[in-house]
Amino acid sequence: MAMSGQQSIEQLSINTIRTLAMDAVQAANSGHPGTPMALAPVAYCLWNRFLRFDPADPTWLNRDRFVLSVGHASMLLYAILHLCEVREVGEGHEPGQDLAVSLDDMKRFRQLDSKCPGHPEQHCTTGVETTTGPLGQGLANSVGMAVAQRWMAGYFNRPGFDVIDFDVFSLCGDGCLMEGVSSEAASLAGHLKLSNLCWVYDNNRITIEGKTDLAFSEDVAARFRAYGWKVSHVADANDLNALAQALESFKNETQAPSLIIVDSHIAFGAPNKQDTHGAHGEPLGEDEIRLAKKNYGWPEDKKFLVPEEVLGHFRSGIGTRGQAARDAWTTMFHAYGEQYPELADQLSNMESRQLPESWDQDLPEFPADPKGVATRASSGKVLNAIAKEVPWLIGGSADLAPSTKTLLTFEGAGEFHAGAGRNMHFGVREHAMGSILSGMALSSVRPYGAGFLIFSDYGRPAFRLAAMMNLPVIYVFTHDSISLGEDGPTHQPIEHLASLRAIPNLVLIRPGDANEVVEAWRVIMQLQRQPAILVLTRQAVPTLDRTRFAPASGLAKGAYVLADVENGKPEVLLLASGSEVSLCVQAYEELKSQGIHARVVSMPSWALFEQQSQEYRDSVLPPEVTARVSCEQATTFGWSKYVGSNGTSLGIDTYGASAPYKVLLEHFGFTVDRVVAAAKQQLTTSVNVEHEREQPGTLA
Ligand SMILES: Cc1ncc(C[n+]2csc(CCOP(=O)(O)OP(=O)(O)O)c2C)c(N)n1
Ligand SMILES: [Mg+2]
Repeated sequence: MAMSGQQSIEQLSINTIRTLAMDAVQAANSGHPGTPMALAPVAYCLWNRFLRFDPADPTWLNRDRFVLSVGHASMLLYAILHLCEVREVGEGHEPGQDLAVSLDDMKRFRQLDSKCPGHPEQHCTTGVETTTGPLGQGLANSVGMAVAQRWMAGYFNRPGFDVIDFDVFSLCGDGCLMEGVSSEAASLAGHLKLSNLCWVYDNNRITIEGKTDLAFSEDVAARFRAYGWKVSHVADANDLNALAQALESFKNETQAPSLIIVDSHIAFGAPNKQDTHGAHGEPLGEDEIRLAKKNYGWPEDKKFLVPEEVLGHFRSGIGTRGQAARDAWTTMFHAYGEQYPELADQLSNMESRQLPESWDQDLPEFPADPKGVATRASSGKVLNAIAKEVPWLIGGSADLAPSTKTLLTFEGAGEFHAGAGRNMHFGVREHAMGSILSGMALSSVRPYGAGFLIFSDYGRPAFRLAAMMNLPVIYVFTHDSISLGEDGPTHQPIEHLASLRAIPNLVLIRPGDANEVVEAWRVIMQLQRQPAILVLTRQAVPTLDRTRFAPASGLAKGAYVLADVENGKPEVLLLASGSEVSLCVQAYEELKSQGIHARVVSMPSWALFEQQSQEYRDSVLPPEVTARVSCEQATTFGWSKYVGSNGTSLGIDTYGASAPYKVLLEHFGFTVDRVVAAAKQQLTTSVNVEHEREQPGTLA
């Protein structure tokens, strides 16, 4: 077209990104045009000149990762995916001919079922490496991706076979760098010397309320240098050579992560909106768009215009380079597979979230033991038995491994920072740990992270996004109730079970004894598309005698009948999870001795239970039995769903207290007597449908 004579093909490409963003936001009458306009040269330079990414195979294992941490600038990513002609990859991982983002998709920006939702959603659009929007998350995810690269390189690469050597880039803004999660993540990345990680910071000095000097005045460069990062500065976002130089110097750095600070002008080229916060989150308006297009030398009334030569330019840039890189890699990987068939197999198992055949061969079985063992301790044994067989199960704790029992202790487990070691140390950084785990899962390793249940609050934004992205991250949270004792109410979870259970697509499991712990891990390891939270005790709980009670394998269904009346027709149901299961078993024995027909339902996972058929759920919780008592050392919130409006929930709806745990159990009423009394009370007040009391004589 005529414009190509007037401006370089590079400028034309950059302006295509800008105008697509303006047009899509205007069409949606909603969105963020200013930042894509400012950062178009950055995205152009990085993608078309540097990224080792093949648009024809966008899920290629060794591709460089690009994370748009400024999720509100989503149109920047959609435009670049379109111009690079990134192909869509369906469930089966085979790229087809369809574009990941078509012109029509961009015309439907922010509309129902569009592949261009308001903020990038990883599960929805090929080429979106992680879901972003909550500022700072993408940055912390990118650290997880860089960690995964390091581990995979250490484990899989062999002399002459650098099968895993990808880099991770993330684009962030003022907001991302103000959020605490990115500081935690940057601190750890600097400590780990992740030189495969590059953050590009859009230093436009604008956020929603106005200029950043309202609330942000630190020296970002000095801060990052103090973290151990290499910092460079590009004084003009439109200076492609300076950008390229900074990216080159990242590529040459081997000892530190890189931060490239780029000074930019939000809404670059829009005469009345440039450098104003008004350009952040609303359409420019038709008049301003026309003026900006005029400035760019663009036809003022054309919308969603993509010059053919721009597509050709990307084809001969990232297209050619990406294909050559992937072809070379594929040839190398073929030779690698011949020389190291086992490793190649492991790599493909890992990538497709499969487990090695032997993964569960050493799962322990715990003998009955009235004194029992803390579930955190049995979990530590199970985790080690599994990790020994699943090399890519790696993780660590937020400085609590001795308490959470999550250290891998078998021979060869090793330390992460020493090559292909498995034990990580996240430091006291729960929020970043959560987000880093997601980044690791996005890069195919199987990650776990651990801490105290109370501090799950610090990681919650990450759990939510992991659930949204269907990532099989494993969180291990111990010290799960007031029974942690003396540390007191600041450390005693109350509402945490309920609030975590409320996160859709997240499987929370609170096993009741050591053998339920085994079954919990069995379920968790086989999850491919859901994060799991394993909730464990600090204190010992009895290991139930499974010759007398139902097998622990019932856990897989979320809830199961643990102890019952012989004829299977209970009068009253006792529902519990975790440490309260054995308490209910004791109450059941007492009720039995008084001729009362109780059933104990062990209920370790509401999420798994809700997946069962109505028939199964009714068989565990017969609708006609309305006399019900739940018992959990946590808020009663939510239990009415299972005990009904007339049931009794024994719980704690205040905060805990600091005291030895046995004193607390008495104080808060977690005693056999109280459960028995509640059950009896239920029998007098609730009318069981077709209530038939068996004669005591008919009982065994
Ligand atoms: C955790 C979080 N808090 C608040 C927001 C709402 N929000 C979206 S963009 C933004 C301002 C971001 O400023 P900056 O990162 O500088 O982006 P720019 O306006 O320069 O594109 C805010 C507060 C968010 N998306 N995530
Ligand atoms: Mg800004």
